[in-house]
Amino acid sequence: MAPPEKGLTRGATVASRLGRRNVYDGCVNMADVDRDELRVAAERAVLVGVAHSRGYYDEEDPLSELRALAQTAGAEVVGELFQKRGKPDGRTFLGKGKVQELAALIAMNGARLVIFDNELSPSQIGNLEEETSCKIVDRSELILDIFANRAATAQAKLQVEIAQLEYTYPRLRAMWDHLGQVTGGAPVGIGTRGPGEQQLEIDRRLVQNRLTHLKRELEHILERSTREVAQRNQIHFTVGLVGYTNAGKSTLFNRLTAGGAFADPKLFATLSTRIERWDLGGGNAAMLSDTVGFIRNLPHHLVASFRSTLEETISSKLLIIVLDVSDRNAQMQLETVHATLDEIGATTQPRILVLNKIDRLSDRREVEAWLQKHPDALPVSAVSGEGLEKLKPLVMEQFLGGVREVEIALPMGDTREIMFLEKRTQVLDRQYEDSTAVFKVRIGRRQVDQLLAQGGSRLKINGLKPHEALAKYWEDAKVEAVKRVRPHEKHVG
Ligand SMILES: Nc1nc2c(ncn2[C@@H]2O[C@H](COP(=O)(O)OP(=O)(O)OP(=O)(O)O)[C@@H](O)[C@H]2O)c(=O)[nH]1
Ligand SMILES: [Mg+2]
Repeated sequence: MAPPEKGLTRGATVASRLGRRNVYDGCVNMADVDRDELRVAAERAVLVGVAHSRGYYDEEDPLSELRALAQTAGAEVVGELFQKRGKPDGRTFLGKGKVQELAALIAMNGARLVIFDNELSPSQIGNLEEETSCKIVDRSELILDIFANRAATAQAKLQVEIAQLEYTYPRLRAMWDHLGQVTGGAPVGIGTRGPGEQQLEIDRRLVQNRLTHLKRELEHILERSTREVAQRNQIHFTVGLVGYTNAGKSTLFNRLTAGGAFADPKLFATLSTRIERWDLGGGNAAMLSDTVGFIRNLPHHLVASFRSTLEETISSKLLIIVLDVSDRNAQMQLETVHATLDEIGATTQPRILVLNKIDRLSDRREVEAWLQKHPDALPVSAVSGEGLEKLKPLVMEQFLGGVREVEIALPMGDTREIMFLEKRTQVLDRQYEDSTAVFKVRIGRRQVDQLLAQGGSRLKINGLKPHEALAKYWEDAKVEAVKRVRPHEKHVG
């Protein structure tokens, strides 16, 4: 085993830099490719995208999303290169001619960074860096960098650091191989137990140790929040706002609740989950959550690390998908959202589709086109408020769990239950016979549960005992009993 001091110069940097790919520290020959900082902030950057035969791309402006991501990260975009190619080049991802074109573009614009819209292999990054003498960052790294910059809570910081280290770990070998090549130093290739191999082991161990430590810390934080999420779901009707990044989730959240969520044109404005009470009217309320947005090709490790942040969403009883229909790529974004929800396991609850930002559409017929494809969707503007009045009834329908028109008979002395019917349900008719009150009402499954929870055991629904009536009329609207949200109650996650 190598003496610890020997490994610590480079190895310790790996761990101390929170997994950023900076094992190039101390590599004197790489002065022109400064990898000390992955951070792309304020760097002059060239964007590169390669569309493959199968992958999605925006035909009108293929680099628009990457541009927004790069700008969110703080980079200054000084050049762009886009290529359609059947298959990426194994060695440099781009073809030979394009690599030369890229090198020229970098030189001409004084760029210090190249950002790829694709995911590159570590060796492709190494080869490209050699040939362009410029730092290369791929899409996953860029997104990780944005998350690292944005993370504000202890939980989000831990999650990002874990994702970064997980990303770095399998790349350590390639980084050391690359280092060996460019320094022309001792061979560090596969199967060679040279100093590089020892170094690699030390690095791996350091990264592993740090990962174990971070995961333990995260678990500690999560223990409490997992309990809270479970409790909240038991007591309340929970609704999760989900959608592509920048769709307008936080803006909508602020409109519907007391607010306080950070809304911003930059991507990934929200990284943690926020929960507020949403008054649905008639004494009913839901707990609404706003969370991190989704994006196409979200780095795998990031999804895994943020699973806990998304737990609120996964377990909520209803999902509202917010879609920015003013975005050219809305269809792809909608597909990404559905796919991500399936991936994280949010598959059991109903999904309501909200077509947001209709105020930005120059041609309102576009709304009609969306409604043709998604007849149950709701066109709104979270900014102007247009269309939002229809959202509550939609949610109430789910909340109530199947509204039925029935006759409820109960003793006149059951004043609490009578008050409940009068206040919380739509009463169509009321008659009093002897000591019995008979109400013709429109009532949902959840309200029947609430009525029974109040003690209404003596009531009859269409002449049947409550449990018989529930089985007969609501068999397809099984919902868990949810206690009424007390108005003063307010949870902030
Ligand atoms: N014109 C218009 N702009 C909107 C509407 N809804 C949101 N926006 C704007 O879109 C941008 C993004 O809104 P956010 O609410 O931060 O979006 P988000 O979905 O929470 O985004 P992330 O947290 O980054 O995932 C902000 O500049 C909002 O002002 C809308 O209905 N109309
Ligand atoms: Mg947000």
